[in-house]
Amino acid sequence: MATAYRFSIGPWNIGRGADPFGPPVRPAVSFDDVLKTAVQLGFEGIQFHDDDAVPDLENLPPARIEAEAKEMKKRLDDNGLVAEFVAPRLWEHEHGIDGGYTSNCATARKWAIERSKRAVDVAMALGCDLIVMWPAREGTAVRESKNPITASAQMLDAINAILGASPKARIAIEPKPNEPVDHAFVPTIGHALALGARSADPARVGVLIESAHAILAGLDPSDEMGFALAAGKLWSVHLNDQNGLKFDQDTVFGAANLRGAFDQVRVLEQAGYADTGAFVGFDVKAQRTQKAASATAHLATSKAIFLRLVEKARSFPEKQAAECIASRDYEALERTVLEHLLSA
Ligand code: XUL
Ligand code: MN
Repeated sequence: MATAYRFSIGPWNIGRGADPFGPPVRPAVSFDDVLKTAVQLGFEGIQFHDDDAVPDLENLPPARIEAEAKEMKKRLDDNGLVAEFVAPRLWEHEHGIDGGYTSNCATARKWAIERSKRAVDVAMALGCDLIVMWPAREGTAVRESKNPITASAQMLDAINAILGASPKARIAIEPKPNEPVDHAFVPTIGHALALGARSADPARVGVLIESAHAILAGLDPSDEMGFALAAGKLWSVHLNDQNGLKFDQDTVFGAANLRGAFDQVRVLEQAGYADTGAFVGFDVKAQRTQKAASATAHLATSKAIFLRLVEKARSFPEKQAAECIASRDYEALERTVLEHLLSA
């Protein structure tokens, strides 16, 4: 029997319906309710920003941070949940205003490294070893404001500092080419893997691929996944969808491009991703128009569509496709794929 996929979500996926053009449209959801929703919808893993796990950690001494993270672990245990990863949230703090690791301010850079080490402490106390690095403001809006050569070295220093904080820590870099900055310094999986290969311990640096981020870079998410899978470096995914080159839409998996979603599921299946024990996360957000009572439908739908596409990948007419490929009849292959996707 095939290994079952393990699913995960972050509290930010059960949001309050805010966008840059208006205030929240739904009441805040308590963390207990996030955990309840995860259990109800069959999500085993919880993804954390460091301050999701330990609120106000900036103002707490390290021992207190660890104690609070352990309390959080107990809450997870009580609900049969596990922590998938912790991501240092550098982009909301005043020191992170111009990026953390690549800030032009030395104090801010020092702060970013220290905060990342605290995030490692939080992860260890939560019983997980994965640190997600989303380099949110590590880039420029005014291209001449930072030196990209210096910035690459600073990103490498940050990776090495995190690796040095615990021999158990693994890093999954989550690249995104833009938003909130115009040009990010680590915009694609190729950049992330190249940086990891130059780190102090390349075996502990991999990637998290978000579908929308790949699309925003003009790339095919399934090819990005294939590239990382070939290197044994795909340690998490944020499946969602994206209607072309716009803002990061975080829509339901498959909502904009069902065939593209199928291709992502197929490559995960081909690589035996479920066997690695890595999670399938959905970085999706409820639409602003959604009423509070049904504001988790985007998560349930993403998971249901993923599982439907797993069936589609497993029932794919491989022999017929192989014949099309052997005779170089890619028009026939196109038809085979489309008919399969449309079949009941
Ligand atoms: C941002 C994004 C983040 C990361 C975690 O676009 O995807 O939510 O996944 O910080
Ligand atoms: Mn993401």
